[in-house]
Amino acid sequence: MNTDFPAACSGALCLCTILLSHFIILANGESQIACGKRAVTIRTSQSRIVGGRDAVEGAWPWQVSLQVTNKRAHVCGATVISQWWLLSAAHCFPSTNGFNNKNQWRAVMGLRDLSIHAKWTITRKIAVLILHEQYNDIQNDIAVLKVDRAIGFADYIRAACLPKPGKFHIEKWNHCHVTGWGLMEQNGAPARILQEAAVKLIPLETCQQVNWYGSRINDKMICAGFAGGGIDACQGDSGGPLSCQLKGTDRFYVVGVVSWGQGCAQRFKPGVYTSTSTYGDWIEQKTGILISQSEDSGVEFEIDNGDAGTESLTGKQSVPPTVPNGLVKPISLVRRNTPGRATPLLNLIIISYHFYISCCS
Ligand code: 4AZ
Repeated sequence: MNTDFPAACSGALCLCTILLSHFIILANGESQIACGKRAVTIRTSQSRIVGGRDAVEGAWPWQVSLQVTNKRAHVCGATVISQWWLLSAAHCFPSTNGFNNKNQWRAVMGLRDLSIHAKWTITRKIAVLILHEQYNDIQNDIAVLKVDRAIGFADYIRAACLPKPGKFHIEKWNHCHVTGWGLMEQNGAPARILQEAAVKLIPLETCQQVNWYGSRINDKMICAGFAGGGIDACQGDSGGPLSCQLKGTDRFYVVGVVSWGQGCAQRFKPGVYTSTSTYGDWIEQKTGILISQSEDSGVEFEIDNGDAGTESLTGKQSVPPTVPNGLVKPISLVRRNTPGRATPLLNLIIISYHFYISCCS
């Protein structure tokens, strides 16, 4: 029996139905691409950033390189969270060297090798830069960036899902990975190829022990890594995602933003991430992305609240900015750590690369 078409489908009606469904799919286009899903199938194994390994093309389609244009350099990571918005760390944008000026930056998406822009690689300028109003050193280390043109989603460029706003529950997540172009050894060389490493979420009580980080850790932070060290984020990974799968689903969520740590991959000193669920309301307020209902469905909605303009903002923005669909962005900042000391967040070290295409016309 031919099972290609339902029995009810015949002749002109059938043709019309097929054409109509094609039209609907094409009309919806890229907006139908779900968050947190890869286009490529990855054969996973255990991975080794510090202790990481080269990521496969398309494995982390929400990974962004934030680059400072006049230095032609990758400085920080970021995450695509919608077609218009990126999520990153506030410490990537210090005023001391003018990095709080949105015009200094570009965002690059669909990137694996920092020195090679593939045909699917896109760059965007930053239209709006919003740092958390209470950002201070390691506290509230979170920022959102609106790009100047919508990011078209495709196989190698997609958004990560955002966890439901509220308290972070460690037991809901598995298969966590940190990704970035940061240093591959403490005080070592930066990566040219995007690195990935599987890391374990560490309970708050463990991370708050005196021989770990003690009272420097609070419930707006997530520790991830290993008691014995060896695998961790490092300078240059800041602002990038800690991507975990929501148990019972095949979607990745950006549960954390690479923020700080004492050195890299040291014993009892895991990577510390800003908890995105804890800042969910703040993200919603600043971007207009409605994530409250999104955790289970992996769908996000955006509200259009009028144009926020193209001013670089640091701090308050009571009216959520316009959120049509789309987004993009570039490179990352690096902080040099001294072993035994908590990472100073403002000592940013830039990883220089030549842009493949002429930067920033
Ligand atoms: C940094 O300076 C940095 N080991 C990021 C992550 C970690 C340490 C430092 C975690 O960007």
